Amino acid sequence: MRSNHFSGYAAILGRPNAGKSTLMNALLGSKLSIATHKAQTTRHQIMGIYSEEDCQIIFLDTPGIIQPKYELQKAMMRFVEKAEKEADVMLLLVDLKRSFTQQERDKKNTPNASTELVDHELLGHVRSQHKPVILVLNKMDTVPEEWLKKVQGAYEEAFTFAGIQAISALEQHGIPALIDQLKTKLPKGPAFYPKDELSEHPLRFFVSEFIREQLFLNYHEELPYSATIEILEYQESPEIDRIMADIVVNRNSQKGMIIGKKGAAIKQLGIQSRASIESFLDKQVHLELHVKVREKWREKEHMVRNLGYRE
Ligand SMILES: Nc1nc2c(ncn2[C@@H]2O[C@H](COP(=O)(O)OP(=O)(O)OP(=O)(O)O)[C@@H](O)[C@H]2O)c(=O)[nH]1
Ligand SMILES: [Mg+2]
Repeated sequence: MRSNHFSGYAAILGRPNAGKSTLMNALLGSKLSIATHKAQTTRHQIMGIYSEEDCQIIFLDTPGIIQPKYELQKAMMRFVEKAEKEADVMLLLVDLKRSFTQQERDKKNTPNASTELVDHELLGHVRSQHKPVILVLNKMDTVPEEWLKKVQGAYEEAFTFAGIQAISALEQHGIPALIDQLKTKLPKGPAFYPKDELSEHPLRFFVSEFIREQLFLNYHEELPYSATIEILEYQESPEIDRIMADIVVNRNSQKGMIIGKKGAAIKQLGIQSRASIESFLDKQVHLELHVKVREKWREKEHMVRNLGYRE
């Protein structure tokens, strides 16, 4: 059996909001990676292990590729580079909805406008790695069939892909077909992890991510982008886990915004975070949240690293 076993790393790459984390969760059948409607939700390289009898694929979800402006974003792009280096195969996720919406907008403004179908800068990223790339056309549920064909054709002209798959990560269409394609591109080898393992991140990492997800869902504009979570205490016990966490913000004025009038906003955040942590752990949780100001932490390399954003 061993000689017919395949194993390897598959990096999920693409622009912010393309649906990378939603795909990761669909592939694993479990919510490991936080996903929201806002761009730049993912800040780390998140690993998730997919196992079958004859294969093991280690998926690496990554932050969306951008031109970094501050230290936190630079750290995010280092996670992307790390995943590109570790990968045996790359999944290049392209958002069909985004180009379709852009085209509709262009048509309205200038009748003869031609919308750029291929993201050449993004392609450049994967081209330079000289590894097999599977083009994954996501959000197929949102566009007409002709649009899917058109975009696919344009990408096929621009690059030789090892495979192409249209999917809806949200509606979970095309996922088994994507796994089938991926399996054929993996090197032969034994499993790297026990087959019942789903990830190797510690529990406190997932907990901080679930709180951060609620920050994205509950607060507007700059606030979620200015904040991060630090787990100060994590006491496990058979009945209940007791967790104390700091919400670290970038400026003093943001502290009050996180707390809200009479503490209403942070209370709401706590309730929602606890619910999602409890459903992940399948266990009761006591969660205590405080706000801490770390002036301009996003801009300072050592702070960014100390707050957990290091490879
Ligand atoms: N309609 C539709 N929406 C999708 C699909 N896949 C993802 N989305 C939505 O797109 C948004 C972004 O999804 P994420 O999975 O967070 O995207 P991401 O690429 O991980 O984003 P970053 O972490 O910010 O780089 C969410 O609102 C998802 O529900 C899809 O197949 N169809
Ligand atoms: Mg993501």
